[in-house]
Amino acid sequence: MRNIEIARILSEIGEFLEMESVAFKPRAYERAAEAIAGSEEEASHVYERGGLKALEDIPGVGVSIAEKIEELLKTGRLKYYEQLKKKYPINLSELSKIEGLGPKTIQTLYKKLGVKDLAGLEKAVKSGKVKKLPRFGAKSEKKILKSVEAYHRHSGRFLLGDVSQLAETMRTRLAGTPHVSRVEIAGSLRRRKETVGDLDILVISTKPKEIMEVFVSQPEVAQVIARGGTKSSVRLKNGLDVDLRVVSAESYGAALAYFTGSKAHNVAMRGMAQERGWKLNEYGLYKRGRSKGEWVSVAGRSEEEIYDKLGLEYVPPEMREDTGELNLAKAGKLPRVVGYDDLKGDLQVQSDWTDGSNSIEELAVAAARLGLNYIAITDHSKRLAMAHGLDPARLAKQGVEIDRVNKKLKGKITVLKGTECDILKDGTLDLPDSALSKLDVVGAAIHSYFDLPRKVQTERLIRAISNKHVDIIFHPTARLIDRREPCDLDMDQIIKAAKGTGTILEVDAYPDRLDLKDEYIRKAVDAGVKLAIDSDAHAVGHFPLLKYGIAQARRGWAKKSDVVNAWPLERMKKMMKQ
Ligand code: DGT
Ligand code: CA
Ligand code: CA
Ligand code: ZN
Repeated sequence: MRNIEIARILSEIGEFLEMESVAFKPRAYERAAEAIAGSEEEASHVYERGGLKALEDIPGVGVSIAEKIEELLKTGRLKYYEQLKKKYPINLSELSKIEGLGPKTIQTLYKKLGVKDLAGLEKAVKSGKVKKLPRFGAKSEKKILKSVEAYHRHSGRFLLGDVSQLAETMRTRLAGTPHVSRVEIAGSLRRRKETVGDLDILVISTKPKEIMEVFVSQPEVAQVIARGGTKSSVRLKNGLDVDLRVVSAESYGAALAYFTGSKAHNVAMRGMAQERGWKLNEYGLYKRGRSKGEWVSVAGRSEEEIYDKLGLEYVPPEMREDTGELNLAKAGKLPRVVGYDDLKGDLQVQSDWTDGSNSIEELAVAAARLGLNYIAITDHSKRLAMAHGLDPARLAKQGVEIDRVNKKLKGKITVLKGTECDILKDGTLDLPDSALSKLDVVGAAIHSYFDLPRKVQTERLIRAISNKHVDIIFHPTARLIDRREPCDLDMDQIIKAAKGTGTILEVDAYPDRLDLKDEYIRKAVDAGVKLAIDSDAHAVGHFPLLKYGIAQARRGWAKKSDVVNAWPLERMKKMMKQ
């Protein structure tokens, strides 16, 4: 049995005892659970090494709890825990994830209303029974309901764009702590997955205790899950879990590689080490020494060194998913993916002519300040009435304003005339050819009839792709992560049609879109289809979102040569159909 499981059982016992108003003991179990969860060494090793006595030596673990751990390790069960579970057949780990729901409340809800799990809790709250309980009332009922809703919203994963800033705030804060020389956020965040489950922070510090104190006392922290000498876990107020590990400078690169993952990439890399008779773990890369059982360090300080010693090119974190990258790295043929500074323009920007909040001039000035050389203003077309979509007459008027802005900002940035033209149900466009032919950049997008059957939807989009004016398909699958399923499309057919017609597919960088997603980007790149990474900005503050699109493109192995807005204006323009 592993530490994490032992800790969970101890912590549940603590909660059961708290329900029963037992004095002192709940806190002792809680402390022991934290100690076990935060411990470097597996309790099973400790026990093998030194028996019961060694378990007692774990700080925070007394005689009686050490005996319980022994029983768990020896039999895989614990009678004491099973008795408590029989008395309270409650899904505690589920219920205690609801903010504001302590053991006492859970006990009352179970005894009075028979609430055993989250589903039961929701039923009780919605039926209005909770507010009738003594000492509860409408206010606490409402609070519980709110917590349940928050739990559902975040029961799964968090959008990369929703947690990146928070992660960076914590990173800077920890990096500014005395005795800390490096801080990095590893895990799925470093691989820039579109959603992340939890954050994994690595720190080099000569004073681990101090950094732990800073970590668990951060204002965002709601609950300390585990606290140890070199490892701690907290849950933030928004429901996000964060793990922190302190490592040594000698092992930093190995730990960074290990905790960046993905797990599949790690496993494959470990296999490559084993092929040489070496071993790779979170402490370093080792080869056999002279004497039996001796391992000598080959590398560990930096990731670069580890890849290098294994005869591999350095693999960018975004590509570490074990989908062929290691064989290419071995052959020295890893593609050079588009860089975070490579974009020269942005081809989807909405202004206050429709649903954006800034003027064309404000947008252009902001984009120029961020180093972009060109942007396309692509306001919605007339069918999108709620966004005050443009008809041909207003579109022509907008062209006059763009000419004015270009004159004024000459030498700083070029503003292109564009549209985000609606694709109608039958695949025709919401603007006539006469209007489209006057534009520099025609983007077309699905904003309605998301649920058409696969064949119909695919034909609809291919009809738009085949339009002689359509340069780019914006957010091609129209998905909203966690909120709207992608349109049912045969993506192989879509990509083939895009290739055949020279139509560009967009990587919409907006954090809840990221559309195309990594998997389709890779297919498009393989097929030789060009991409545009756009911010889909609706305000000047949105241009920095481009980085999420770039990240997604890197996850899809897109090179600079695959991304038209990473090219200078004149070359990019040649990719436009008319
Ligand atoms: P997430 O948090 O679900 O978005 O995804 P990750 O990739 O951040 O996964 P997480 O937080 O469970 O673990 C962080 C990294 O630690 C993971 O990417 C690879 C490494 N790791 C965790 N458990 C194992 C394991 O059992 N074996 C290996 N080789 N690596 C592991
Ligand atoms: Ca993680
Ligand atoms: Ca983790
Ligand atoms: Zn759109």
